[in-house]
Amino acid sequence: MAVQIERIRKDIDFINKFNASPERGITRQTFSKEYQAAVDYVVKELKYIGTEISYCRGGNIKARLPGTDGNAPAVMMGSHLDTVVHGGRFDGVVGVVTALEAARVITEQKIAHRLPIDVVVFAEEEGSRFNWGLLGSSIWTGQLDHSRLENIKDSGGVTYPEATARAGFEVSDESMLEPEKLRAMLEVHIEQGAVLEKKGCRIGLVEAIAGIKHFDITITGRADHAGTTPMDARADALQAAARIIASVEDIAQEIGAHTVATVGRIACEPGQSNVIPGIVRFSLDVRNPDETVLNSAITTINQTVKDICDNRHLGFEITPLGSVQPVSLSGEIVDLMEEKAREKNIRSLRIVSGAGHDTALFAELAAAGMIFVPSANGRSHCPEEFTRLEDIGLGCEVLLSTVTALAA
Ligand code: HGY
Ligand code: MN
Ligand code: MN
Repeated sequence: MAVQIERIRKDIDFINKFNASPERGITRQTFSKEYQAAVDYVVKELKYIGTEISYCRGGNIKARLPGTDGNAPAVMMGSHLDTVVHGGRFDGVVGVVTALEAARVITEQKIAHRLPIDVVVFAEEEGSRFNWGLLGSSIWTGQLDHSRLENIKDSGGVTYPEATARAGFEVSDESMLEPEKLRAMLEVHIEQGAVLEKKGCRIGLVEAIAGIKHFDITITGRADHAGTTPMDARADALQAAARIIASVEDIAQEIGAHTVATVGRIACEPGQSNVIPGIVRFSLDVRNPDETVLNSAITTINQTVKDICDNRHLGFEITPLGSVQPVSLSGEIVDLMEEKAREKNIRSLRIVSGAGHDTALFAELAAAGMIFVPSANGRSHCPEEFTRLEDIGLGCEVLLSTVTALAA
C-alpha cells in the first residue's frame, strides 16, 4: 500500500478528540469550537505538505496541489467534518482523512499531475446545527442562493453568516464552483448501511444517490387545562401530530420501492404535563432514489396532514427545507474506480446510496464519484458507528489511483 494507514489512524483519532459530547458519541457542529479545532488540524496538515489554502463561499475550505497546467479544471476530493448530535467517528471524517493522506502520498512520491488536485472540506453537510443539510456545498455550487443564508438560523437564532463571522472564517475565494473549473469530484465515505458487509465486499462504487426532501411541520391547536377540558372539546395539537407521524411510517411501507420516511425531531408547546399541547413542530425526512416515487410519497403525506388537521379543526403549516434530487453518478468514474480496485485485487460492488452526500450536488457540474467502505452492522449516525482501518486504507488506495489517473 502506498498510503500509510497509521497516519490515517492518527488523523481520525486527532480529529475526534474535538468533540462536544465525549460522554456519548461525537458531536461536532459547524463553526463550533470543536469544529474549528478539527478544521485547524486538517488545514495545518495540508499546509505542511505545501498546499495553497482557500476559504471559500459557504464556509467551505479548499487546499490545492497545483498541477503543471494552472488553467486546467481541477480534480476535487474530500468530504465533511461536521457530525450529527451524538454521532459516530467516521461519517465524513473518512472522506477528509483519505483525501488528506492521498495528497500526502502525491506530494511525497512527487506524482506528476497536469490538473490541479483540490482537497475540500464541506461545511454543514449534516444540517445538525442549521437544520439545512448540504448547506455549504449548496452555496458553493450555486444550488442555494447566498442571500437565503440570512434566514437560516440555529436554535439560538444565530444566522449562518453570523456563525461564519464569529468563527473567524473570512472568505478568500468568492468564486462559485462551475463546470469549466471542475474535472471530477470524488468522495470516500462509510456506507452507513450493511450491503457491503453482507456481500463480503470491501469497496462500494456508488452509481446513484437517493433524493431527499426535508420539511418542518407545525400543527396548531389550542392550549387548555388538562383537567377541566372535556375530551370532546379539545384542540390537541399532539394528538393530531401523533396520528400524522404514525401515518408517515404506514405510507412509506405501503409505497415501498426503497422509500424511507423519518420524523427525527419533535417539540411540543408549552410542554407541560397539565396543559393540552397548543403547538407541535416536527421534522420530516423522506427519501427515494426515484424522483417520481419520492414526490408521490410527499403528496400522500401532505394530504394526510391536511385530512387529519381539517378533521380536528386544527391549523397546520408544512415548510420545505433543504432538498436534493436523486442523482446518477458518473459511469466513467465508476468504471475507472472498478478498474483500479481490480488492479489491486479488491472485491468491489456497485451500489446505490440511501444516505445523502455533498457529491450529489456535483453530478451536474463534473464527473462525480463516491467510494464506500463497509460500516460494521450497517450502523451510522450513532456512537456504535464503526469502520475498519484496513478498509479505510483500501478506500484511500482506490481514491489515490483514481485521482492521479484523472489528473495525469
Ligand atoms: O442525512 C444524510 O443522509 C447524511 O448523513 N447527511
Ligand atoms: Mn456524511
Ligand atoms: Mn451523516
